[in-house]
Amino acid sequence: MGRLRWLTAGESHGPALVAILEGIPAGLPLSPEDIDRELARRQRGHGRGGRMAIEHDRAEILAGVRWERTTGAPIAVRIANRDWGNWRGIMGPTGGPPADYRPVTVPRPGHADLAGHLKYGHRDLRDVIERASARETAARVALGAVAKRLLRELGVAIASHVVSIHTAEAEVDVLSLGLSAEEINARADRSPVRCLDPDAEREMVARIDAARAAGDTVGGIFEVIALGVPPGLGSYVQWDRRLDGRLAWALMSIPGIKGVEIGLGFRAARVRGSEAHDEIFRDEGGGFRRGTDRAGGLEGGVTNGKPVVIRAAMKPIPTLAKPLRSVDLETGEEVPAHRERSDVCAVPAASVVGEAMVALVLADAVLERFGGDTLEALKSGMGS
Ligand code: EPS
Repeated sequence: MGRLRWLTAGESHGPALVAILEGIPAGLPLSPEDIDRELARRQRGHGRGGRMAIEHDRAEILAGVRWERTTGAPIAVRIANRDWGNWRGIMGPTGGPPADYRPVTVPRPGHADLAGHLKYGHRDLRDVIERASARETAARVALGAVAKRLLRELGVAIASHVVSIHTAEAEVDVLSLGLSAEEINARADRSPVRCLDPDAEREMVARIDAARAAGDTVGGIFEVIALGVPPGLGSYVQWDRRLDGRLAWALMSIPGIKGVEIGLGFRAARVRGSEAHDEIFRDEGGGFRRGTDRAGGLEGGVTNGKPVVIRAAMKPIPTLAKPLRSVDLETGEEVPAHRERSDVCAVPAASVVGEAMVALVLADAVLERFGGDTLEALKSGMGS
């Protein structure tokens, strides 16, 4: 939309994930550790499967950075798949199927399997699974880390935490704790489910364990909070400039996300106007003060200077140890769906991906509003 362009590529069990981000100003300090820290956060969380024990995600910066400073050129990043070593004969770009190879022919309800068959004609669903896999989100987190690094220079910080898993729900209004984004993340990262309410945390872990024991999976809701966001990002003048829409799109694009809400969100539909909006007061400096943040920092698709608060609901992962019914594409028979190693719950990981997506959208909106080919120019454009 604005100034940033980015793409990812890579299969889950191919050699690597790669990502390119263009539009980051020159002069931004950036080291591989800035990215690796975020990649490690995405790998944690109770409920993850065996894959995360194999991977140790690290970013190899291939372009756009020299001596730990961005040059303004496209930034390219590569994240190796360690598991590739076990999949070489199956996922290589050359050669053909090994003699003992068995294609995947039974789609999992809820996964992209059947969609990939109907759309691209794949008869071996491996060709769908590999790209539809949420492994791709590692590449997004790498690019999000760059966006976060830029935002940090501008005083904008992004945090996340898990609100619910299955029916276990946190009873904590995180914003009211008055914590910095770093403090929210530090607390969340110490929790096995990235939850700030210890009672709910215990219940969430129990729900995940119970689902695993039953051969089932669970989803949940996470919240992303952006602090220090300047007013005036986005616009109401055209549909695709509304920042709430752009944020919702970005979060909805994370695999497994079925719902997004901003501020009061769906709850706003159940209260009266007098309980849904944030009154406007004069502050001592002659500016405006808002007592509450029911709007989640966005009015008219434009940031209003309050924290941006956005929640996303993730469905349970569709790969079930006790599978649902499906149909074999080859035989036409009704059989149990395909099974393979997977996660029981990936909501904590998805919350870190959510931070990355929000960071990319906000960095784009900041560049759109304040411009700047160099970090210095951007900062002076913002008056900071
Ligand atoms: C993921 C890697 C995958 C899954 C998960 C996310 O690894 P593998 O398929 O080798 O076990 O653990 O992906 C899914 C659950 C999914 O449905 O796509 C990762 O790196 O996050």
